[in-house]
Amino acid sequence: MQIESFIQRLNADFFTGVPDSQLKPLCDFLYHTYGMDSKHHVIAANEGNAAAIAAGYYLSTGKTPVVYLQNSGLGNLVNPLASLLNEKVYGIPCLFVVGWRGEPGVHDEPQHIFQGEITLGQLDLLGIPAFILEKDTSENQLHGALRDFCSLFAQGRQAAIVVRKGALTYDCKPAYGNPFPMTREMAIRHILQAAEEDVVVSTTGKASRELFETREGWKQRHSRDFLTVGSMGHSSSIALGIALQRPERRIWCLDGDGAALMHLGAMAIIGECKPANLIHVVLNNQAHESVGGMPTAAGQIDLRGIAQACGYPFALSAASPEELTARLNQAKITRQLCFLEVTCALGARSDLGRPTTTPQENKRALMKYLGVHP
Ligand SMILES: Cc1ncc(C[n+]2csc(CCOP(=O)(O)OP(=O)(O)O)c2C)c(N)n1
Repeated sequence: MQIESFIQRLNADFFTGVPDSQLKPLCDFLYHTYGMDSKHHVIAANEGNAAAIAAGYYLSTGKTPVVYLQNSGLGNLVNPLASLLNEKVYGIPCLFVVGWRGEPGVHDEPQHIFQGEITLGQLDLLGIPAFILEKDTSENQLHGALRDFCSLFAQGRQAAIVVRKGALTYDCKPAYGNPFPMTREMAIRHILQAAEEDVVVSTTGKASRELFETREGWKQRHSRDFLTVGSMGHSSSIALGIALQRPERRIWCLDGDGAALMHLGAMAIIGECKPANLIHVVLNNQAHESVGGMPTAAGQIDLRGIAQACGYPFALSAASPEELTARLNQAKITRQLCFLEVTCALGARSDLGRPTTTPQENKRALMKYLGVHP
């Protein structure tokens, strides 16, 4: 279905959510239509935040908001759903548009398989009726489902449209961009050279794929890397957990700006713990590049300042390969907790592959590398 027809049927004037590649036509359309006009569209830090912003919209307008998300974000949504929106609490209507990654029978990456299997059951458990949007769903069918949903909204309940792969289309492409010259992959290569034999924990999305392919290209083993293929926003906490137990090893976290913002509280805890063996790098392209390039708030905020305020003793930044090399040396020499913001260009190689090892193989190799035998 063309996104214009879909949006027309929704008849909503406020949208908030976290971008998803499967919902790219919707995200692109919203960006094209509203730009950064936050009265109508807010790209939230995480899906729970989106539900809360939507609740505020309802409280102040009486109208039903739309929250969009990848099904990976359902976990972030559960608490505000069960303890804020649900009719046994405040009874706040909301329409969710959920991208269905890992749908049973459709090939997808390991991190999506279980989430894909449980998506409809999770919505059901949360008391949210779901309508599945497919490639050949007609406008009339969608209209009928929305009419039924309207009577639920009137009772302060929620409903969902679960979007199958390829069900939505959009013919335009917004021009996402930033002025930075260094690609994320180039930055990762520089960091890996500096990291030598150190442990590297990388974030969800293309950064981990680029890390994996760089090791392949250099004919290096993957055993010192932990690819956080799912659980977006948690790579820095995983790195913290390792760093605290293994003070004799240096640990690098390769974070994304969207991921860092998704669970920004992690930085407060890292700053509080101050592990001297952790270098927290945020590859800041000011965008959710891995799912299409929609902007994050990282273009508007001072991540270095946040790190300093959270108690990181060192907070550095780099924008060019030369600067990056200098900052990496500095970060290694300090031997104290260090934050490094690396501003990166948008985009990735079109032939970028995916990890060919499984997450469990990744886990076992890393634990062996750390000398742990469970
Ligand atoms: C909880 C959750 N919400 C949404 C997603 C979908 N998703 C995967 S990667 C990504 C963007 C990550 O952006 P950023 O951390 O800035 O890294 P970049 O892709 O720009 O390198 C998103 C939104 C997800 N995997 N998990």
